[in-house]
Amino acid sequence: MSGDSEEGASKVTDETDEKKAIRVAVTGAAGNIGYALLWRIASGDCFGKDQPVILQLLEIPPGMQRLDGVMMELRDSAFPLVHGIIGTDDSNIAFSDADAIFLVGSRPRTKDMDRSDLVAANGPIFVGQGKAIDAVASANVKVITVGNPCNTNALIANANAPRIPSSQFSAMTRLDQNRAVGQMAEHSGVPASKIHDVFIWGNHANTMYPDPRFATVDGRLATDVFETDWLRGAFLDTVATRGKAVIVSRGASSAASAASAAVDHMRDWWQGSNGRIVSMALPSEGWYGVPEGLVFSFPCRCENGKATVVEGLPIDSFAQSKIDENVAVLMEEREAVGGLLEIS
Ligand code: NAX
Repeated sequence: MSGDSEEGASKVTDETDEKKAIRVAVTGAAGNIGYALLWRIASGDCFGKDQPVILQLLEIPPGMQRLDGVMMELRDSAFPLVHGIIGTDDSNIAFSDADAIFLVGSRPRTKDMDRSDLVAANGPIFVGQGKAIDAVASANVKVITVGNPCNTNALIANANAPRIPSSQFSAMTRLDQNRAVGQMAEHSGVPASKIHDVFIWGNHANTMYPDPRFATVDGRLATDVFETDWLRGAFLDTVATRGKAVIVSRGASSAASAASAAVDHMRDWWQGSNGRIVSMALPSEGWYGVPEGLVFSFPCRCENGKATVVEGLPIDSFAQSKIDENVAVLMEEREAVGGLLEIS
């Protein structure tokens, strides 16, 4: 199949009896995360059970045949909320009038690559996609970056889209938050639904800090429920290295849990976090001393479509050292991609 948007596209209707369909773009749509993510979006888990969607799916040319198969299966699922499906290898088509964008597609890290190779390989993708978002997406678009290194990729896309406010760009650390909740649930025997307000500082990388100090477990402070040694030791290490552990065990990187976290991130941003603290990596406005512009995971609350960083939380010396460590890594990444941040 060629990259022509008309091929494989189903009939698109904007009108419904109730809400107007929103346009949701997903890149890397034929990949592993895409395969789990699209079904959750299509079923209404992300934007609401009464919110129709038009799916605008982007792949690179070698992925177009796989995308065709994914689109066949989406149609075969007959989701009532799906009012159209477009498949394309042109980001200007995929992002056209998009209200929400999931930037998932990027080159996966291979054995011979270190983090700086990954940054160099994937950075240029986000220059082109940032420019396309700037050119054709809705002015109110919400962008979540999942493709790694996601913080720096979001930084690049944001820099290349000056028309769109920085506050509408984000990167995903929700999987890390969910992993932290999962560990606390397993360790305490309390269901995940009763664990609140554990969140991630920093980079989606093994330097991240899952902060337990404000978390509650069935109404009790996590710091009273768990030993400090566990919170700063096995808990932190397990969360920070979970991605690798899944690869070793499954032979493939986290996909269903990553898709689920992307849905959680966008759902809370879109529909509100009901007063709960959630982790979102956002372009810093200087919060907690993090240099302006760095895409850094902060504690946030979402309401009326807006994510607000929770300011004024006390920072102890351990938390400060973790924040500093993440700032240093992200500054290095920013320097490495400096040439991609200047709009030509
Ligand atoms: P896959 O390799 O299964 O799928 C990626 C898809 O993206 C492929 O179909 C590929 O053809 C497509 N693609 C590549 N370049 C593209 C471009 N320029 N435009 C559009 N599509 C493009 O990877 P998958 O398992 O789906 O993971 C996708 C990304 O998520 C990877 O970068 C991965 O590292 C990252 N992850 C991020 C996580 C997070 O918490 N932020 C966790 C999970 C995951 O590791």
